[in-house]
Amino acid sequence: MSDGSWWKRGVIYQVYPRSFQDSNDDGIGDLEGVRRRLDYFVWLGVDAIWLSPIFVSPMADFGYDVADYQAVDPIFGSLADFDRLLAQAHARGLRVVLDFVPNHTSIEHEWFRESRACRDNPKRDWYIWRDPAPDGGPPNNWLSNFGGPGWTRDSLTGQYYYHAFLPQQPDLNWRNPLVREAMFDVLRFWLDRGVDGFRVDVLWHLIKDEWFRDNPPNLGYDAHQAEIQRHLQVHSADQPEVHEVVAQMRGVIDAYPERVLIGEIYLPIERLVAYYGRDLSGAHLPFNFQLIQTAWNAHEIAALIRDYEEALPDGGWPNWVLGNHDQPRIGARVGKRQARVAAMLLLTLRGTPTLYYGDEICLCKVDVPPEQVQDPWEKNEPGRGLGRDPERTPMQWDASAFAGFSARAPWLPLDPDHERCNVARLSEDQGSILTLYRRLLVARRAHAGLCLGDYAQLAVAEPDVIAYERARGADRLIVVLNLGREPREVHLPQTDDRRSVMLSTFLDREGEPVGRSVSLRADEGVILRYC
Ligand code: TEU
Ligand code: CA
Repeated sequence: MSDGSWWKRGVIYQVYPRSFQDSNDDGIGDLEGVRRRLDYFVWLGVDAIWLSPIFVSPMADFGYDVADYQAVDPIFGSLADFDRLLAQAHARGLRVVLDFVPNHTSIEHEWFRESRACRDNPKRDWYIWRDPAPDGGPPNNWLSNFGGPGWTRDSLTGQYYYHAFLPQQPDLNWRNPLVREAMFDVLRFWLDRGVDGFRVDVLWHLIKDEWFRDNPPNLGYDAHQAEIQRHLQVHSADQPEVHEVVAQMRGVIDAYPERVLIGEIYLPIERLVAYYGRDLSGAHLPFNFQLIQTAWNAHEIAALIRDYEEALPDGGWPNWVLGNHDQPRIGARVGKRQARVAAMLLLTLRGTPTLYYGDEICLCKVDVPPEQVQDPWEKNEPGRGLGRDPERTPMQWDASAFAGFSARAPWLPLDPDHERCNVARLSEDQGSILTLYRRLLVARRAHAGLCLGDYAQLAVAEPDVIAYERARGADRLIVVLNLGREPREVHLPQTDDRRSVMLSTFLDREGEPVGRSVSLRADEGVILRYC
């Protein structure tokens, strides 16, 4: 297939480096571990890996608090290890995308050390400093995403600094052109080394209200929710001026051929699509998290796909995500049976899919005992189910004591089921979810209809069922998914009846002829082709 950039045709796989493969047996995954697994990505059939942050960090938020953007944290290895990984990935035709964390640094970053030193330091304005309110309290009501106030008073100068996340993650002031230039230089540093693009952390947060107005209350708040939900984030994020910054960032990327700019953006569809930018001058792929946030029900998901497709700007390329290191795993959310249907949905919708490591073996929620909790959010707001450790547990490669991840106990517990749920075992099993993922990835590569084709929803009367056609030229495929626990006989609207099953989520009916209707078992999805 000659047309379409790699990031349109391809599939991205997210690696959470702490949890993928440990190479030196300290219980924490590292870059050398990822390098040793490069053939796995090729075997699986993905096109690119995105590495969650690998930079020098005190790890208050596991790398999302960066103290030096141009060096690799020793826990993960060295710059030389990174260069070796990149070269060997490229030699296999795999792209490598880095995680860029521009909204905040670590308090240990040299810039912040300077900024906090005194009010007239040249870097004072690189961060967001404000005088206390008249009562001595924080300058406004903005909260931290991880609980508590968004402002911390620094005794050195008596002013408050703003942090949308932990107090150890002060927000940079992106209204300051010097901050922009310094951060764009960081992008160039990695682009010059050959990285294929960036996933940009909390892209919609970069610019805050010029007047620092209070956020309005969220009248629908209930006490089970995270504290941040008490307010609507009207003034603390998603400001109109952010799009100018995104366009500048895109300009930096565009000076290099074939690089991708992906934005992490948690916003409803209508505001999300603004991040494609005017005349597509923004992010190539503003992450679409709607499948994570929508109830797992055919009616709602069909409506979501329709709404998203309709909202896309002309030429804007769609993308879909089922999970990441911040969200409960898909297997935990919809169950092991529907996880297969979810895989077929993700890999047959129009747009670039991003897979989260471990979903291909259906890692589920791993219970983390209170004394082993790592996530700072869980520590700040315990017991509300907000913690992200359960979706960050080590990859399970084989049935050995530590699942082939490490020779010693890993930083987070393994799934007790790891003797059965691991790559070695599932790769031998022709009916496993891992085999299904591989088959879907092969099908995407082989069919222009699947990776680049148009999308058309098919009207079907049966409940719990979603059906659509993907077509490019003569390559036409039909996908029919049963999201329910009842078998369904699905009447297909088109009269052409020379069809057969190309792939079932059960992997057992390939080639079966299908007429005007197709029977689906409970929790079954099929791809049909015309014969
Ligand atoms: O996440 C941003 C973010 O908004 C989430 O933490 C969100 O609050 C949560 O998932 C609720 O939906 C990014 C990173 O992915 C996350 O790991 C970091 O902790 C955070 O930014 C701060 O850098
Ligand atoms: Ca290690």
